[in-house]
Amino acid sequence: MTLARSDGAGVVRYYNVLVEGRSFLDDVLAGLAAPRKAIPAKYFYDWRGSKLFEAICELPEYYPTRTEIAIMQRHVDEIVRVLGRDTQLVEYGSGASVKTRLLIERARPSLYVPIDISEQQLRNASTELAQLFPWLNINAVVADFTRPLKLPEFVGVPIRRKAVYFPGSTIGNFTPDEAREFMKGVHGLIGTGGMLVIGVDLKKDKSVLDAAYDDSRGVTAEFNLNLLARINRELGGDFQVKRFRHKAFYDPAKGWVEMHLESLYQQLVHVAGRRFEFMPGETIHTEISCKYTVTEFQDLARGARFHPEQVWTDPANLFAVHALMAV
Ligand code: AVJ
Repeated sequence: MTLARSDGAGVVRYYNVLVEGRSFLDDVLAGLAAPRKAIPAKYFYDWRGSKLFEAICELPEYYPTRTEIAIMQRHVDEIVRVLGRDTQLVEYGSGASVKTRLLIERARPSLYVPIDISEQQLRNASTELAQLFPWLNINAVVADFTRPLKLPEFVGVPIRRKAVYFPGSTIGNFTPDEAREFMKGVHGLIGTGGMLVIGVDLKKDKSVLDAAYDDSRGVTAEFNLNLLARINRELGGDFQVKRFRHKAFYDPAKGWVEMHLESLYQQLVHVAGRRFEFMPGETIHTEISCKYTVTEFQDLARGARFHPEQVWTDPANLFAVHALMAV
């Protein structure tokens, strides 16, 4: 645990609970050796990938971010009411976003616990929040929340109950089965009576979803292809990025968007001294983004022993914010 004080601001405590298990290298080698090549979506977010994702959030076709912000702004009082006072507010991913600030400002949590896989992102976001909210207690945790997680014991703050805020429809990166398991983990973390406020993208027309994940300016394509550039930079790979193309589509039967990197040619690629062959049209599966109707997600939540308390959507029914209580 380390302490850092940013001038005139609150104290931020940093904890690192990253388990040095499977690394980027392990996951890439295993993913490229598989009969159906795939790499986990969490590896999109190096510095450049995080910047590209921020650019995606501003795209006209990418409705989720602005829609979720509008829902939060419109209903923040009700959301704060279900969260209650003196909560320990845990947030998965992000940190300094508009949504987080709004919630902290209104809910005034006794303790704010941002969790992020990127220590750099976490430090930047926490420093900014400590300056914005000098009264705020921040215990920032570097962790991979796609794996089972146990938080350090935090002392010295009155906590009536724990709440988790998980915005951005990041839950969509899990399959429904994985999402249920993840939510069981959240249940264990917050305990009975704890609250989960979670942003979930809604099912909608294929044309809208296809455009959101394959925008006209090619920013999402760049975001997806950056994964290959990252492998080249960090793992000494020799991907010729121009020999791959971004492919993204909504599969209504599966209820999710799939993103792939498609090989345009037959080609050989090397990573860390290992050789991988690609056939023309062969893809690396890089992401799924699951979409749920309100009732589908409530049913999933019940399977993880969460009771649906309230749900807020936008007038066009693009996005949902659920408040769920651990029972
Ligand atoms: C950050 C996982 C919510 O699935 O919409 C955006 C990531 N991928 N465009 C999403 C993403 C392509 C995003 N999440």
